[in-house]
Amino acid sequence: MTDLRNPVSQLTLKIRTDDTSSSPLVSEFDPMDSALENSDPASATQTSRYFEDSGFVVLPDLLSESELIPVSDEIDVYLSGGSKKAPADAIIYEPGSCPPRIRNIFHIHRFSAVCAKLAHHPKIISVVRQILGSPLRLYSSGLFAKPAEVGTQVPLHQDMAYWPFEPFQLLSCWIALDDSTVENGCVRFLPESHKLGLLHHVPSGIPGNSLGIDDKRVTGLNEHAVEVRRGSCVLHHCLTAHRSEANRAARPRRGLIFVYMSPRVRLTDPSKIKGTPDFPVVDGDNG
Ligand SMILES: O=C(O)CCC(=O)C(=O)O
Repeated sequence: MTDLRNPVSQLTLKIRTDDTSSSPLVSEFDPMDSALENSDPASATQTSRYFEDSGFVVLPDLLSESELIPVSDEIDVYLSGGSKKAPADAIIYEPGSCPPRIRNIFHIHRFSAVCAKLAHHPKIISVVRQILGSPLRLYSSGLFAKPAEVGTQVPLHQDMAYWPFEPFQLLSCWIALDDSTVENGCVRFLPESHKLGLLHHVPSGIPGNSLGIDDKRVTGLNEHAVEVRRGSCVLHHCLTAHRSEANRAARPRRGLIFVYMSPRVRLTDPSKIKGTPDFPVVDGDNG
């Protein structure tokens, strides 16, 4: 296992080398101006700048063990089938797993009060607000459970390929509920791919992640496998291409995500949202 004392162990891999064509990298991300409320404005500015440049940023050890335990325990109850609160259509199982193992639980903040509370956590909100502005709204949430030995891959994709919003000012906060390494299928990002715009996706055939990128513009880009300790968070832009490999380790790699929207984001196609659109404000007066 990689040494996680270096929280951002960025293993650089060439994923394709057969085509050297390159597209101009033009930023489409226009973060809202916002007051820096972090006690360390210099590091807050650095975090936002890194995010804007790279399309993702790691927040090492953001959450303490005492903040994580209630969430981690709650997730384990769901994963062991001990909670009947999750609607059947929110759950995806690992294909062929026997007994069936949960791969994803989507929109978990809607039925888990513990997860909903974490989505409002000031440590997370203060960083996300610096990037997206205020008032911040929560679009969605989800668990990528990546169970030991049977957790399957997530194909290379941009989240925006799934989402009916404009402008493209959303980000995901991926929270490591376990140490996340190459062996257990950490998330891998293509730095600066958010500057390429929305890429062409095709059906992937993978339950829970039905789309995968099929676009020459990612050919030859470097990939960073982001290894982090439990309690670390990784923010990624809604256009940043990312994927993860199967879990080959004997330990799980649970990642919980919250998706936040800038105040400018509007729903473009309500038919793509299950149920009544409800994007709660998570900061400001109603947060
Ligand atoms: O956790 C993973 O393996 C993939 C996460 C992902 O695709 C996402 O956060 O959008």
